[in-house]
Amino acid sequence: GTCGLSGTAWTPAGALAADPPGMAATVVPAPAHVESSTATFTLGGQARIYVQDGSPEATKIGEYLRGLLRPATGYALPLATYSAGVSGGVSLLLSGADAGLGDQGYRLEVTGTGVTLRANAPAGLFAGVQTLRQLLPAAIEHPTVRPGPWTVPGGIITDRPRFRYRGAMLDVARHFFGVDAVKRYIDELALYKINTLHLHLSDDQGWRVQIDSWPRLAEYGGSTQVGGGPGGHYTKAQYREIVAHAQSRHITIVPEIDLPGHTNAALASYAELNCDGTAPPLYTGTGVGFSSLCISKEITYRFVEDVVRELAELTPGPYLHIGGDEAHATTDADYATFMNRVLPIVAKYGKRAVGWNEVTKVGPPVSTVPQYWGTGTANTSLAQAVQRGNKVVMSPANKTYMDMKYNASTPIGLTWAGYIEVRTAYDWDPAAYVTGVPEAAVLGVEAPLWSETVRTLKDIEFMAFPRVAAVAEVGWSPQAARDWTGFRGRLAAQGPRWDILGVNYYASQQIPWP
Ligand code: TNX
Repeated sequence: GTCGLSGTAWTPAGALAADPPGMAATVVPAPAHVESSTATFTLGGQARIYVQDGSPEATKIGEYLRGLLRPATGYALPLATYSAGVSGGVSLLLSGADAGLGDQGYRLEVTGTGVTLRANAPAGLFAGVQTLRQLLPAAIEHPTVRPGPWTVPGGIITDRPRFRYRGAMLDVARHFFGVDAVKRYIDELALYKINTLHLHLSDDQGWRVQIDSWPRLAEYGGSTQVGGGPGGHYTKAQYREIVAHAQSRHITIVPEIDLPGHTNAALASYAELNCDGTAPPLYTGTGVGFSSLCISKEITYRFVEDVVRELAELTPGPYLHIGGDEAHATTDADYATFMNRVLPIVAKYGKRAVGWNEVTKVGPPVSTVPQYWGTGTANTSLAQAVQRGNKVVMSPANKTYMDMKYNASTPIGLTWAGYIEVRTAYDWDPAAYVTGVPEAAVLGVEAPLWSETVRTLKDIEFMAFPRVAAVAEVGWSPQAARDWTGFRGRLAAQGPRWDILGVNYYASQQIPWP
């Protein structure tokens, strides 16, 4: 293979599948470079977590690592100040890493006497902690004390992501999921170095976040869901709790309000948003493409601006998603009028707009991020946007849609983009998928989970795992460092971890689970 980083010889992670004790045998996503040694380090009862003096960020990650390791080891693992020559523990350092590792990469060295993790920025340190976690025995995930030994294979991992945006999406509009379910999904995603969670906060069936200037959106528009259940919404305090939890896992929340279609819940909540001044009833079916905001009314843009302002205020991250998909009840001319007024509103509140790929039909500014959800390899307006300089999030539905069934026997899920077994979700290259969308145009990848048929956290887990780990590797690992044979072996090693964590995953027959 080839190597994007300077440095010594390395081994593609997949090639090490025949060497189970090696460093690369259990890590998903595959690291960019692995040099295994014959050494091993065993974490003992006297171990400490050393952090660089004066770094609150490294200290926070040290506390997080301590929280991961304490329950199963039963060790105290106190935090201590790092100095050269410390041994017998894990050192977390925001210095001394190669500049080529960027702001999300890390260098992890395991010798017989300890573990040293170095990164240029906190996100890299956090990613390295997930690698260390996967190098430890799966029993480390137990909530109560286990015997160990807590042995880590020796060597050096030098790692950085191929793409800076590695996302998952959760549709909380078709079925509502409460704060605890979302937090748990965030924790599960962090293990695979996913760094973005896109929340689909509104659709025909429900509006899921409190907006103070339009209170009926959540109170009435959020009062049901697909199938007619009670639905629900996040208060601003609850939404902030999700954002803060995501931040603690180095995950950026991207809020989506889907416009101008997929808006029945808003239209039902406020009669004045409808062209005919009449509010439709709430909707609990699963059809798409029947609703539209009223493009010719000024109140539509006051509404959008109020929502964008309040959402931007809840959003520390750079992105705000405005939907734009399947606007079948809006004419093309109206769609363009609408987007050309709304995109500047997003910019006015300091955010970069993300939109489903239909947004490229209006020739959006280069700051707009189209999200590709098609199944084909040709999309003229997307390729033209790329020519102008737009960066794309890749979520082709026939590869990354976590709501598609795995096969004909999958009890829930849809089939319109085909069955997606684990290998299908893994075997594709985001930079060689759509004609005219090369590597440099790809901001990253995302695995959307639409929830027409997904009702519970158990359902979320069953549809996302193991496929979301496949998409995570597609987004993180250099193309040359990944192959199906290596992946299935490393993915198999996640099974015992999920068993212990209680993750309800699909035990695909494609994977040699232990
Ligand atoms: C298409 S993908 C949709 C959603 C559905 C999904 C179901 C996209 C941008 N729109 O409204 O939930 O299919 O797979």
